[in-house]
Amino acid sequence: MKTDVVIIGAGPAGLMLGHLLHQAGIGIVILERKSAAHVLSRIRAGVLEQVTVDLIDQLGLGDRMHKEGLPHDGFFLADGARLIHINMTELAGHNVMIYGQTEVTRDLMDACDARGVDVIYEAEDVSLHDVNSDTPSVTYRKNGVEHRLNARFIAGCDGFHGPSRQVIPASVGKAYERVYPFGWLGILADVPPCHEELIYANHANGFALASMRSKTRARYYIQVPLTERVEDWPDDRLWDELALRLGPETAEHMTRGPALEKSIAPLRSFVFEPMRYGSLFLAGDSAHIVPPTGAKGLNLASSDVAYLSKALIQFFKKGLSEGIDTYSQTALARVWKSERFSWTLTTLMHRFPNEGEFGRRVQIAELDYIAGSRAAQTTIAENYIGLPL
Ligand code: RFL
Ligand code: PHB
Repeated sequence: MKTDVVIIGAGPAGLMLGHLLHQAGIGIVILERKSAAHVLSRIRAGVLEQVTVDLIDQLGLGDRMHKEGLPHDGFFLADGARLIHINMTELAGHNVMIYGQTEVTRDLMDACDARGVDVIYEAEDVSLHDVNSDTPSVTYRKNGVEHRLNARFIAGCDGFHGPSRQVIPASVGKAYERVYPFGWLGILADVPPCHEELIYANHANGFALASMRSKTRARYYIQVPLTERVEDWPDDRLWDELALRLGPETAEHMTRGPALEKSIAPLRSFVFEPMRYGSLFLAGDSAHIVPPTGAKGLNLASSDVAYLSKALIQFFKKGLSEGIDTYSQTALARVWKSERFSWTLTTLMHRFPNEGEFGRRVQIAELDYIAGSRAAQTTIAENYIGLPL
């Protein structure tokens, strides 16, 4: 079979890119290793920047998001009992949208069926060939049968562990990485959230986050050492620890309930350069990872895909290659700014075992400075709503 672009991965990056190219009349096939149900079962992001909202609207798929999503004008940084409000709308002129990655993915998947976007789920042994030529191909196995897809380009939207990045020779690519000595233990529960807005808390025991998916579904996280296992945290212990770290005022409004999902995710900062090698483009988590503190991962996948779709449409429709030639540089400039912000907020809000009491006092001083400085709050708000494309 032959198509214009083979997209590897049906996460948010692959599905959004697939729709954008299909809408422009470019031939695409999306190959996904897992089943659709498995992709939807992963509980991940919750906060959408305007970039992501705009892309979904551009695809004409924003109806449910605008109906069910919760626009948030601000969020809180907590330090003990004190809540510092960051009013994004007032300080930076924009809000964010609370709408789960699961729902974004579901809307994109449903529209694939409706619009005839070709997604092949449970594609095994996906392998890339001749990526440094104008005639790359991808092979895979489905139901025991081998297939080959010839294409003009391949888009590697296959997440951090996918095969795309691996085919770029070590002499060409370079990875920049910081691994943090802790992870986030998350709990999802059908209880009303404790507050109308998100609360990021710095506590002597470690970080905690109060988030939500809707007015009836709460999402919370706590920082835990990487040695912890989910089994170490029965629901009661986790709720007690959340109440402690979020502070007495918030705890008073926290409703407890059985966990629908509980999992531990390690925290990492990672950037791979360049994001193009020959006929292969990387987009989303395949090229970069941010710690979730800044809520940037899904939104960076969106900005990559916004740049890449525009570049590929220029190439196929106008014969112009400037967009694809500058894709890596353009995308990376935005990626590094989100990396910087995510790292800064992670550093400010988490307990670092090696930083001791001095490190914690510096964090408290910085939070105190933020509480009293409109300039500092504006910097945080501007980055949180997302930098312009
Ligand atoms: P994904 O979502 O990982 O999708 C990649 C897809 O590729 C498939 N794949 C393969 N397919 C074929 N062959 C192979 N060999 C393959 N190998 C892999 C996978 O099965 C998968 O379906 O990457 P993508 O599309 O780049 O999207 C990135 C986002 O998922 C990620 O950045 C966010 O979830 C990060 N993130 C957050 N981002 C935000 O913008 N806001 C948030 O509030 C936010 N919170 C979070 C998060 C991530 C978290 N975890 C668990 C990592 C909270 C958490 C806890
Ligand atoms: C979430 O709701 O899952 C969430 C929200 C904000 C973050 C990270 C995760 O910064």
